[in-house]
Amino acid sequence: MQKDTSTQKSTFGKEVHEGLTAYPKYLSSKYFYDETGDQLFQDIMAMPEYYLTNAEYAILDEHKESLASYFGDAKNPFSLYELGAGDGKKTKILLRYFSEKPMDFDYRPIDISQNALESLEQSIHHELPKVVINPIQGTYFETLTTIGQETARKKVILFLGSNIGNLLHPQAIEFLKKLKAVLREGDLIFMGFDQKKHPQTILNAYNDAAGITEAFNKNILTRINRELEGDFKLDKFLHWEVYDPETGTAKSFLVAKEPQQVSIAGLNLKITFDAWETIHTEISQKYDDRVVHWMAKEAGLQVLDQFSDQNKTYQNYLFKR
Ligand code: AVI
Repeated sequence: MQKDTSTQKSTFGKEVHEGLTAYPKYLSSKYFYDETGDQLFQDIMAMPEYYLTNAEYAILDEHKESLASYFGDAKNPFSLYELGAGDGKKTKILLRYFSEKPMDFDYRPIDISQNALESLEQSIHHELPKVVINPIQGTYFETLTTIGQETARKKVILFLGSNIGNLLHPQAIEFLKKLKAVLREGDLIFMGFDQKKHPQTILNAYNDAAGITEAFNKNILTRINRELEGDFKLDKFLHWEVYDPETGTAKSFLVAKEPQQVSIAGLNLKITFDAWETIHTEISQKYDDRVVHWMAKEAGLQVLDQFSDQNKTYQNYLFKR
């Protein structure tokens, strides 16, 4: 008999069922991020191969003065929203600089994880006591509605880390349109876009020597094993990364090393893998200027300014409606 548990009804269960019974198989990268996945992603951001973090850090540091002048001042208050704030490490560069200036702002980090928000709030109180922080817990979708209803101050929305790159172009444009819908005249979006570069540099960033990205990718299988009573054997899968320099799309796969059957008791499901059959788990899109300007135009946004690091490995764009 089909199990009728809350597990099966959960979105995670439904999407795992859908993705693993499709051909070719796929799973969504949004499911990487449980407690272990969050920690592995922190480890990824600290890896030498994962150049994105340092590049964006350098951009924020170099252009903080110019950003301050776009965002506001003592007479022009603003709220700095950050989607998917995490540990706020990069944002603290701006917060520190702004809090040392006569600027009237509050910081509104948004994250799905209440834990992440609480530790961010504590660290801000401790390191930057002058910064007023008002966290918002929820998914991007829920919180966009909240943001849209807040009209008292100018809004500046940060979306850092090239998180937009985990969406295909049509979804990314839809997302930009949703952001645009919460902006009023004068509000801004400041967003990070990892740029096309030597393909080997990109492959190395997503296939590090220490195997942290492999563990991150396979964490989705561990999660299925734990939450949906699966019996995936992790060593029977390869972490495989490809990069297409024409489209700028990096793709992560899990590849079955041998024919095998996997049971997911929580979904009452048995899945067969042929040897070398794949599960597509993530895209990490790389951009060039032309594509970012095209996406902004499609979403009805204007590019007000753009900032890059010295090697042009990464760019942050300032959009207005
Ligand atoms: C969160 N996101 C922007 C990261 C990226 O670069 O696509 C996630 C990641 N996947 C593997 N390494 C990092």
